Amino acid sequence: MPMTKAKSIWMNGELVPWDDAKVHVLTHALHYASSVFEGIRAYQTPKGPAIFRLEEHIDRLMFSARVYRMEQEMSFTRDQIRDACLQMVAVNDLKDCYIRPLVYRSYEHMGVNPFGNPVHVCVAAFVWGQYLGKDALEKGSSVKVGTWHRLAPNTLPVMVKASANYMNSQLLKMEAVVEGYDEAIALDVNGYVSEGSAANVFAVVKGEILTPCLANSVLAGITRDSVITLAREQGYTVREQSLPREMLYLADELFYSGTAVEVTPITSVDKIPVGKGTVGPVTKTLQKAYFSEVRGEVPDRHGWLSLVGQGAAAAR
Ligand code: PPE
Repeated sequence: MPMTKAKSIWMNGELVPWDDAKVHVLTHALHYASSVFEGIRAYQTPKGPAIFRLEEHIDRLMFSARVYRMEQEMSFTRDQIRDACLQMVAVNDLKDCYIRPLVYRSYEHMGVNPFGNPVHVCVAAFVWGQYLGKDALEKGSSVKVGTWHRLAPNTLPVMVKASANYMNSQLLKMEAVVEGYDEAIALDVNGYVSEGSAANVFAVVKGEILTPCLANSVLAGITRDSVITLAREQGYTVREQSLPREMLYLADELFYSGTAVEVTPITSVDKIPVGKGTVGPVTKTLQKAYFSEVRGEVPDRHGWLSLVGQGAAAAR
């Protein structure tokens, strides 16, 4: 998806014009994937643009940085990075947009040992449309079970949102695209359903909502958590449990959840229709509940929205 340029990017505390936000080619992160990041969305609400679950995303970023021993070398606090997110939406005059904080090992030493390469932080914000194409949100997506498995425990930590994990995602995504599918679903090392290349997976089976648990090599998606919360509020039973692959063909409904994909229905797996092959009622209900929440159409009873106007003013 080509990017729509915004005006400026926050790089280590400075506002840099979009086209000048550059790094050296020998940047450690480029060679060894020594970076962690977040993907966050802001939406236009009746009270102005608001960032959805900003605090949780920043907490996950700091957790990711901690695991890779970058946290103590960062020159910015979590609150400064949080404020930079609000500021990026404000100064770029954005409404519906995507926010991308990145913490990375910069340039100083060659070699795998990351220590000594300064830890830099940047935050960009830009307009990013529907992740799986125009129709996917409404009509659903066609997916295949990928031949590449998700990362095995004790290889790379999957709960960490590290750039390195996305090489596995890219293998899955490329396989799906080359074969004419919208997306993939990966299995974990034991053959249980894990997640998509960049989204969690939910199944609706006989009225109950099931999703792989954290031990199935999934990112602890913030949208996943929002969907679970909203579904329970609507009276659904939600279970986090291991799902054998064949549950994908048994399910009445399937959908992805993620910041970028939002709540996107899956209407076929390996060319086998999911249920009737159309978007099911539970998916529709949860999709509607999710969009009402992010767009501030219902009262923000969970404190999930950070209004950009207020936060950015406070950050200046
Ligand atoms: N699993 C993976 C592997 C993943 O990358 C994401 C988000 C999720 C689950 C859902 O997490 P959450 O956004 O907290 O609900 N993927 C981000 C990156 C997408 C990209 O192409 O870049 C996102 O959705 O922003």
